[in-house]
Amino acid sequence: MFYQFILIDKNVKGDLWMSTTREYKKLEEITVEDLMIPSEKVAHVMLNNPLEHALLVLTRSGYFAVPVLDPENKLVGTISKTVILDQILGIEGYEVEKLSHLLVSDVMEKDVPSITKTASFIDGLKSVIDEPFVSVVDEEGYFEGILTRRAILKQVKREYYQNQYRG
Ligand code: 4BW
Repeated sequence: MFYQFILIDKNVKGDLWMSTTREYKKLEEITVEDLMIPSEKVAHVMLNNPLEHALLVLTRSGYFAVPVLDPENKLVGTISKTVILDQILGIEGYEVEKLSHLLVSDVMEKDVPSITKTASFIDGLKSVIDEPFVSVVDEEGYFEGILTRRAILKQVKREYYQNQYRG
């Protein structure tokens, strides 16, 4: 029988101890939840942040773009370094004072794709063909994390080597 293996670390937290178990899954059993970066590890900005703060988050995190959330933690868009720099570029150069006048909501990309954590591996793969990452949301739009192209490619690589090994 052919198996695609995915290693999942399940941390079981008790008051005094933590243990780790390992579980293997077939490729068709893998869901977005198995591969996503959870919300607490995702750099993000809020809708009403000034652009100055957004640029700081993007610069310090090193990411090109990050999700934008509303005060309820619902996904409302993404913001990128390119969009910010484009907004503050005037005729005679960069007008940095605009960074404190404009808000993230003024310039962010609003039409962004999302996926749910129960979506299949292949649906996750399709979602990152044209985007470097896709946000993961629940049925009500609450932000749960991101699925990156890297996570999908790492899984494809694992599948490739598994097949090589099997001959
Ligand atoms: O800080 C970084 N650490 C590591 N390990 N890899 C990084 C870092 N910054 C960039 N990279 C690599 C990744 O392979 O460069 C790729 C492109 O980064 P990007 O898009 O243009 O900033 C990264 O590819 P990826 O992991 O598939 O991530 C795709 C995109 O997802 C990133 C960024 O926009 C977003 N992203 C990834 N992890 C994130 C995140 N956004 C917020 N918080 C995170 N933790």
